[in-house]
Amino acid sequence: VWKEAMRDLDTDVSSITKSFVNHVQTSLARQPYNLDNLGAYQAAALSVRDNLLVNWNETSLQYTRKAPKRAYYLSLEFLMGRTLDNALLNLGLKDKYADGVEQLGFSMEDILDQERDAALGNGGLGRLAACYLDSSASQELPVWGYGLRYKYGIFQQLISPEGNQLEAPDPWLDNQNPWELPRLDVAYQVRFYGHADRLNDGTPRAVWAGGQEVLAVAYDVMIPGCYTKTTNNLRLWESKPKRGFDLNSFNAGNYEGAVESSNSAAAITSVLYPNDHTTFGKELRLKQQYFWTAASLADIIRRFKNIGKPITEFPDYVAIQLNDTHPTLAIPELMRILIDEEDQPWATAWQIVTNTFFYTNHTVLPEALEKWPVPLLEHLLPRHMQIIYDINLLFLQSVERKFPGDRDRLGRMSLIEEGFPKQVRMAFLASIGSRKVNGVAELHSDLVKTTILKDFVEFEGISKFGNVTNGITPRRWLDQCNPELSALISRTLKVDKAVWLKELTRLEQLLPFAEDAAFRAEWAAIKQRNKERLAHHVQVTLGLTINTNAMFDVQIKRLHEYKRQTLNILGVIHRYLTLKNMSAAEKKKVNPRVVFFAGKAAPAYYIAKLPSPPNHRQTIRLIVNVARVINADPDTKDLLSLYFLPDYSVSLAEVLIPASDISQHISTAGTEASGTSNMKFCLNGGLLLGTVDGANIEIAEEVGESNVFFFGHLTPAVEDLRYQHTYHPVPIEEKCPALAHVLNQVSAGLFGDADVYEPLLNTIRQGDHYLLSDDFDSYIAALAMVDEAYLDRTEWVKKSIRTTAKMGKFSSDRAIMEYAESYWNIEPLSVV
Ligand code: 26M
Repeated sequence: VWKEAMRDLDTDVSSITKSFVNHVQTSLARQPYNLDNLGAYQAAALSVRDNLLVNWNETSLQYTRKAPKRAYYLSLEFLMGRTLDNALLNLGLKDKYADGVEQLGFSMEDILDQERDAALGNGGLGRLAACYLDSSASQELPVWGYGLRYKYGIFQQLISPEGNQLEAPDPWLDNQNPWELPRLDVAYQVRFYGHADRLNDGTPRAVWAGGQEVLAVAYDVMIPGCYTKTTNNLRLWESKPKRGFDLNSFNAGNYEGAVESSNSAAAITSVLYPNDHTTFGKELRLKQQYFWTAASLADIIRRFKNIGKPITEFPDYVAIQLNDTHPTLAIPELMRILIDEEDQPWATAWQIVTNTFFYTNHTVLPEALEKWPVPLLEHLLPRHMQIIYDINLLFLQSVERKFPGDRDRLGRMSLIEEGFPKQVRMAFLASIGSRKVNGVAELHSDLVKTTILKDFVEFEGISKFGNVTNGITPRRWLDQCNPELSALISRTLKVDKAVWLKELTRLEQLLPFAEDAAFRAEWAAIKQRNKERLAHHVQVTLGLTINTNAMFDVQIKRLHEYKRQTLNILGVIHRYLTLKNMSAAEKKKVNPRVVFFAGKAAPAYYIAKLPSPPNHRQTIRLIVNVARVINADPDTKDLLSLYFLPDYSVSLAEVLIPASDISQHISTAGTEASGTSNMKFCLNGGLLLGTVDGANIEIAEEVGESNVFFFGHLTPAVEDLRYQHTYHPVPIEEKCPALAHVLNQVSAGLFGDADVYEPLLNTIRQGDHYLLSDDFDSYIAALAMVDEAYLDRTEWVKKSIRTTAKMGKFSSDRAIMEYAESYWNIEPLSVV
């Protein structure tokens, strides 16, 4: 009877419409006659979810039956974006659903547009995690993600009329989320505070008791692979008060006190911290980290125990990837479980731990390296602090054996940084607790090995330290966001997209078509339609009319000093001033340009008495006010216009990226670990203007230096230049007159608010840590080369085709297979 009644995949239009209508009537309890687009989206999503569930259940069953070694990707961020379109494409059901909903009187596009982004991440690190989940499922790898189910994702950005960023909460769960499966039966208790007492019975055991206990409840999100039955799981934890919490308070008549404790439990997963690349030291953030790692490990261990193997075989069945240092507490937590609960000797426990974990570093910026104050850790996690001290003692003893008498080295390598207060260096703990450590692009991995972890390479040997260059999923970042280009590629390669989307180096076969005029015309026409699609989007959402006969020049990413959005806006001002000085005849030779910016800045934090530091929020204000002036200037507005698009998101990126002719990736050399949007633009045939940094370098290696526009100083020069800024400063008028002129125009009030920008401009005039004054002239020269190249449109389109053709390396399928083979030692498992 069960077999007979089991649900199967919907594969024909009539069963799709049937399931859609069924959800309208039952799950949504609505009448077909007054169903709006939101209702239609929900019905479609629920129907697609039913299909995903068939595969998801089958996948889980196979994993349980075959008990392969599995990998777990621990990330505090999963920047998933929308799901419906992606799920339909991966299932291969998009056309049939489109047909079905149209028969019911809806448009697929309108329905897709109803979905809110799942924006549980800040930027690159979170989106990378999402791409890796897509690739794991698509490559049939047994990989699960673990994260937090934040009630509020990354804040919504509003821009005030003066150009200030305002932040509003992102209540993404306000409409029911059809993509999550609440698993109220999967729950673990997580302890905070209390006291830890060593047993001193000849074992390393201790007992941790007292304090506060909170419940972690699982919510599962299905992750469908592309054209495969494999459908993996992303498990997100929600915090809840433990049932029967603080009964004493109730009995004592302290109702409010008891409710407060329930609030503090719920607060743990309430909001994603929005400050990337800066550590903040907030207790609640540390609570998030422990809550999530403890629940995830408990879940992983329970699943391992079901296999029935001795705990010493744990690393033969489990690999855990630490996405940055945020989950580093998993290392002392697994030690605690093995020692205090599994009664293992220290050495055995350490052996298990160091064969289980893998650590990926995502930045070498000093201010981004996580450190936690010892007193805070002692208070919140007393047993973990003991374990960290023990790890450190044994570690430093072994360093001392290898480098006897080298006190400096011991100080440099200690997990504990001396100071007031002492702090735990999380990147060091993650490194020594892991089997392998990697950076995210060749240059970055080299920098990790020669700077922040140099001593560790000398001590542990180079083979522990590697590189896995980041990747992006071509499903979302080509097939989904650029369907016309995807179709052209399939037609041209004469192969179904099911093949090349999973074997992206096949794009190389496009190379000869760069010489085919008819193909180039189609290629260029698609870019043009994507520009019009973006212009339409901006028209509808912001009421602005954009010149689609211009070159589209795009910089979209989190605002940060090292990413140098200021360099870009100062370059725009330079162009504006140059245009203002041109004769009509000269202007005739200029190709119009539209410059787009989008990105969020970390919210300002106010500390009493400390002035709010000059930062990227002022850059947004400058961009908005420059736009106001130049877009209204009749002398120039046909040749140069500028837009700051508010509330950058994955969905907005999906419209912007396919429309770009040129995109900017202009970080100070050595600061952008990899970058991943650079890959997305190039995959969609946009050319790259950038510094010799991060994955830009490897992109240029693939597509050829003649197809990218590089400028600026190289990484080895940066240290010296900074030294000179500090000890032999040269006035900016002397060093870079062009830049000085631009800065002076801003100071003089050409864009209003003169005094507002002074702190921002002064970071360039004095100190100039990110070397704008060193790179400005070569930046302007590179922009001129871009103009020049764009004049020869035939050659430009050839460059565009060649760029896409050579981007195969940057599929996240390649990256995830490197992790699977060289790090985790896991294999694909077909679900049939
Ligand atoms: C820290 C403390 C409190 C709150 C948040 C943070 C935090 C959040 C995100 C710190 C760093 C975060 O991310 C760093 C990051 O996104 N790095 C980027 O990783 C990408 C994927 O590897 C790379 O492509 C980018 O170059 C790198 O900047």
